[in-house]
Parts: sequence; structure tokens; C-alpha cells
Amino acid sequence: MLLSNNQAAGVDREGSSSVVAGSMSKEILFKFLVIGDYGVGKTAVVRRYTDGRFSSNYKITIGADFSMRTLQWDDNTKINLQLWDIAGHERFGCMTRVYYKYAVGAAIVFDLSRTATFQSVRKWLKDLREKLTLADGEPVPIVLLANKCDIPGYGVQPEVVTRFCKEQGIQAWFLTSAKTNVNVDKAMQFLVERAMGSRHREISRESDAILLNNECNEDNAEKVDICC
Ligand SMILES: Nc1nc2c(ncn2[C@@H]2O[C@H](COP(=O)(O)OP(=O)(O)O)[C@@H](O)[C@H]2O)c(=O)[nH]1
Ligand SMILES: [Mg+2]
Repeated sequence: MLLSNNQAAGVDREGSSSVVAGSMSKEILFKFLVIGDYGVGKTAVVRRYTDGRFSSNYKITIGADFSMRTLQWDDNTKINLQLWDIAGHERFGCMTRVYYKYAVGAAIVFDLSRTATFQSVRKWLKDLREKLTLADGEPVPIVLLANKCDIPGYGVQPEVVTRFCKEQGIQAWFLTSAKTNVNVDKAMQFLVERAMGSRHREISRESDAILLNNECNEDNAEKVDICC
């Protein structure tokens, strides 16, 4: 459920998800990256997802630019999703580690009508995987968006994209159109689910660690007893 759009917020702890204490309700912050070549529709996808609107002319913003959308995950959990748009840095073909830091998901976008932008996906993927792993060492969840599917006569064939994703270990790809609103929500929902999955993994590992620590402490306590 969409609660609010385009609010600015910061990533506020060592990971990109945070929990607001109090009562039973939780607020989680997820940082997602939207990367890909210039002109593929990254800003359009972000605006479609956060504002529900499309424009044929987006102002180029220099620097990191992010938009927010809030989702009600379940009765007790709200997710604040930050979508980072690389805004003007595409020409370098790579990003700094600072930009990638704390991200828990990434959407790589290419333009179906321009083959060269699909070829660049390999480069974006390499850059991302070199610079970003999750706190537990697992690779970051990635979704590939084959954007502008409203333009007839695809330059890149869907079978080729499917094969590429299998080879590269990309979990999912979607034909999308920011213009006609096709699959943008679905693609982002996929990433949110994956990020929630990673988060649950991390939490269960943390509780295992706490359990182990307690066991160790009990051991120590026994030894002290014997000594005395
Ligand atoms: N037909 C069509 N045009 C799109 C779509 N998404 C973006 N565009 C257009 O492609 C151009 C580049 O989009 P933009 O979001 O600025 O690309 P960015 O450089 O990757 O951020 C703009 O003119 C958009 O209106 C789409 O899904 N379909
Ligand atoms: Mg842009």
C-alpha cells in the first residue's frame, strides 16, 4: 500500500535497514540502487514508482538523487524504500563505493530498443558485485528491467535476456514501461521480497550468535564455580 512519496531521509545505521523501537510496530529502511546507461529510463522508472507519473523530459540532476516510497509490508511492519537514481554519473560507467554503501537491492535498467544499453548491463553488474555485498557476505539481490517495452520491435530478444540472466545469476528480469506503467511495481516488489528474505536470514543468524554467546557464558560460569 502506498502511504507517501518523495520524502527525504537518510540511511541511519551501519546497515540500510533500521527498526523503530516501541510498541509492536517496526519501520524498516531499505536502500535500493537504480543503475544503467544514460537515457534507459532510470529516472522515469523511479518517478513512476514513487510518484505514479511519467514525463518525456526529466531534468538532469547531478549527484546522488533519491526518492522515497513507503510500503505497508504487514500489520506491524512499514518499509521506507529509498530509490537511488545515479543521476548524471552514467557516463563514467561505474560508481563510487560510497554510492553503493548500505544498499540491499539493485535494479539494473536497459533500453530494449537500444542493444548497446543491454551490452552495458554486464559492466554495471561487474561494478556492482565488485563493490557491494550484503552484511552477511551474500551477493546483493538484483533485478533486471528491460525498459521501454511500449516501443514496438524490440532490439533485444527476450530469449537472449533470459539466457543472460541465467548465466549471470540474476534472479529475475521484467519487461517494463515507465511510460505505460507496465511491471514497474512488480519488479520493485520482487526486490523488496528478496531484501526482506535477506533481512530475515541476517536476523536468524544474529539470534543464533546470541544463543551461542549465552552458552559460552554459562560455560564460563560453571568453570568459575569449580574454581571456587
Ligand atoms: N517510450 C518510453 N520512453 C521512456 C520510457 N522510460 C523513459 N522514457 C524516455 O526516455 C528518455 C530518458 O529517460 P530518463 O528517465 O531520463 O533516463 P535516464 O537517463 O536513465 O534517467 C526520456 O525522454 C523518457 O521520457 C518508457 O518506458 N517508454
Ligand atoms: Mg536520469
